[in-house]
Amino acid sequence: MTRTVAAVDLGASSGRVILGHVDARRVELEPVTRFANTPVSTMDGLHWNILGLFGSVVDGLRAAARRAPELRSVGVDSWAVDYALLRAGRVLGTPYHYRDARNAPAADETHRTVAFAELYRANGLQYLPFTTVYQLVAERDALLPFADRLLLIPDVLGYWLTGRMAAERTNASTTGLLRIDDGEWNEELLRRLSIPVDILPGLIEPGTTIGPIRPELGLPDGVELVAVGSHDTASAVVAVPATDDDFAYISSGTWSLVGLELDAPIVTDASREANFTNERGVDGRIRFLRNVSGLWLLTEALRAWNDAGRSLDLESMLDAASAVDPARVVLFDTEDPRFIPPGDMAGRIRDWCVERGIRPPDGPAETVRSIMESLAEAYAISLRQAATLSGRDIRTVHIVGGGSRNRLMCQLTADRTGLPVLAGPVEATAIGNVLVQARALGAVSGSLESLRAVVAASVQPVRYQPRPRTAAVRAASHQPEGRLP
Ligand code: LFR
Repeated sequence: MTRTVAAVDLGASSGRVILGHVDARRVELEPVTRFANTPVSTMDGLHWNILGLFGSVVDGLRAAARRAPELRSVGVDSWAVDYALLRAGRVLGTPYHYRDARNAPAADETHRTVAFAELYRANGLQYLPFTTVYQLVAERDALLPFADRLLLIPDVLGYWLTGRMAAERTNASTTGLLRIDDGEWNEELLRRLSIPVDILPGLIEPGTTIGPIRPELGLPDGVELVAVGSHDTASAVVAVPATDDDFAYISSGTWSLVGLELDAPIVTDASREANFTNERGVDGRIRFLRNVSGLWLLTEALRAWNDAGRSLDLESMLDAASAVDPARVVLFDTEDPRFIPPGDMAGRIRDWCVERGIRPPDGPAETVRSIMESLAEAYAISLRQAATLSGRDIRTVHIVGGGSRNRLMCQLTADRTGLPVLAGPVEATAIGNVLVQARALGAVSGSLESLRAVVAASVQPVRYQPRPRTAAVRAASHQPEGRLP
């Protein structure tokens, strides 16, 4: 029995509506629409254009239903941590973008009440300056007192699609407000931070039917919204085409989420010091990983060069970067907080090097090569740490998402980890999204391993073997500095 469902997948730079046709053996995607997701900077900071996104989502779903009248359900995923506040069902203000500058001071303020080590024991999350808990501390003197509801981004869209409010648990786990042991809202922590407990909606699991799409939106009768792993990374991890247990993954897009899937969290001093997170996955699994920066560094560098009058395109830059002499490679700390806000990445990399008396990369090709090598080195370090912290062997690294198309990055990752890399699928997030819906509709059944077998039967990953390390690469390998509060 084939079921047709639609994935709404919102990334930091674009959104997509994609049809998925799923039966017990195969999953096939049919892209319907793609639209830009352009953050807007106003007097009070950097925001998401949530209304524009919702309009594009509804248009995309209508187009999907015209193409596939047999459409049964819809699932929504997006980036994590960001939210809207509501009162009496209406959104207050405009949701902030996690790259807005207000967060880092709020993190320091939070840690004055609850030290980071204690917070980590409570929620198991790595330090990222934009975790929702910090954003809400920044909001305490602003809109928070007026709110009676908080909804994360996919849950806001879900509310506008169905009229029903819920908090899907994989994404809720990125707020820092869930208890690590039982995955419920941490009321004690909320009270200590003066965040009202009753603004948080009830938690639901991926696979739960949320309700019918509102008839006013013009979709065929009977189409329902089904909760998926609404954190995009949770959906992407579902679609890793692994055929055994010894794998690590890199979900590679704007960010690179580098880690392992575990059955239980690891919340030790060592995992905290290595800044490893324990986010919740589909079926109660734990995503034990680190946020390493990602293609953001590259796309922002290109954007700034082009804004300054050059005309560089990604493909030719990657070719030029591949040809750079390894002796010219500069490794920098991709996790330095200066690389989080939008801006001139090449200039920031130059400053980072100059501050340390290191010769900076010279020109775009060397800069791009240094970005790729620094990311690959950060992946290798993170994977070694993940293996040590968990006591697990890693035999294969799966790279999924947009970055799996980047041949240079995949090869450098194989070289620097010394492990075979299997690259693809590119649309892992959408595949994970549609598979969880299809399982809820009965088109596939079983554990995540059975869903992964469907992915493995449907896509052919590209294999990269590690190459022997040259002396130049060995010389250029050093540990980037840690960045912990
Ligand atoms: C990836 C991602 C990461 C999250 C970051 C910010 O798209 O969802 O998992 O840490 O965006 O929300």
